Amino acid sequence: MLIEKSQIEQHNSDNQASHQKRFDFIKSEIPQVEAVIQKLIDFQIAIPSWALGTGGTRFGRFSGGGEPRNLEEKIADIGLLHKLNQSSGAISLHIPWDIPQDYDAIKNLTASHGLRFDAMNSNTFQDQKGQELSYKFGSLQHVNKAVRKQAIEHNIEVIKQGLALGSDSLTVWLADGSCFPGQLNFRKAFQNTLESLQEIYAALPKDWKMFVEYKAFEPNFYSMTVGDWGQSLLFANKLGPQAYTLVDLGHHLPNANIEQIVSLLLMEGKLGGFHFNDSKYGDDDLTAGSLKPYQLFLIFNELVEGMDAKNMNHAKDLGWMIDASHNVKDPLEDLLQSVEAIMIAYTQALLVDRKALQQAQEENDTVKCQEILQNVFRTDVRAIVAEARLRSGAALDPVAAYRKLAVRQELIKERGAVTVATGL
Ligand SMILES: [Mn+2]
Repeated sequence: MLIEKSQIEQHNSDNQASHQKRFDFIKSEIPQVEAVIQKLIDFQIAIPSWALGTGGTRFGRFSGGGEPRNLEEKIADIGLLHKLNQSSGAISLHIPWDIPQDYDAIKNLTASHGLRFDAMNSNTFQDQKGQELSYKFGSLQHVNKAVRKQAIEHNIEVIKQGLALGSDSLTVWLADGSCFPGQLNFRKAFQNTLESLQEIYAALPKDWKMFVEYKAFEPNFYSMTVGDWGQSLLFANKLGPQAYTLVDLGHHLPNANIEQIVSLLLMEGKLGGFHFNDSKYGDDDLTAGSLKPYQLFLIFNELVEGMDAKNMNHAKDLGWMIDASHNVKDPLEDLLQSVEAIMIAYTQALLVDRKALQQAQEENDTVKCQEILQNVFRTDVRAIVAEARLRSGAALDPVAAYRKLAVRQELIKERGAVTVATGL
């Protein structure tokens, strides 16, 4: 299914009058609104290929209809999202779930939807059919050199595939760790992992980045070898200038101050990328901003402040991606909601009066500091985000347009009611 330009235009003209009223009001309140809109138009959030199907838990999975059955259909789904919001202009592939058969055809298809390839993701957290050696006790950390070598070669293969597609970064997330005290020698596990990462790093093209993603627990529950931002930063610093830490919002222990982590990583020039999701307990992978929108805003507040302090390009200098999984929602609607929440938080962060905040901080005026941040957070900026969409040819209300156009029903007609997307 393709969404026609005229369908988006019809939706927008139906909603224009009420939008205009709300936009005119916020515009009168915010003098710098034009500069903010341009930043929103430039800002793109990558969609991972594994988020397009219904997720599940270890107790079960309830697949929805019309899910993408192959890489081509996954690209088509992200094309639909991008058509609706013009903010999802990139796809992040997971190997080996999404190995292209014909690289040029896949590249052309992706370009025809206005998408580019974001970071490539390797997978050494499960054994693939026919795989010679098992990752049951880890991959890059493994006590057996042959297992490490197999995992290194997989990562290098992923880099090669990314090169063929025009990607420029590799995200390494490791399930490596231990489930019981005494199972691992922590230093040996770290050293083995470091040496393995060094071999992968050596195969990295000069204009590529390597992202080292950390996670506090799961699937290992006693130790994770890249368990927090300190461990990730150690690896990134030892690897070299092309290696960075990647922050996944769901990969922290409860109540971690993620905004502070982000701030310091930016200060060190070692924040590489972001995986957005939300959670109540652990790595719940819920819709971004669905539970803790204030935290999402505070994180963006530090991102904008820290990036501006280094004159970084908001749209290009960090990798932005959603990493979520949807058990009960239509995955495409869920992704539209995540992107919207991210854009709202970003907009609010752009509106923070930095000079006033800095002055209040210098004067230890705690009350004023809170007022400045919360005044922005309580400002309804949705009309600004919608105006940015309108100007880039997207829908004023993407979820409403998606439903009006009966996208899911069309996809079920095309692909069938019983489909299961590849992935977890
Ligand atoms: Mn992640």
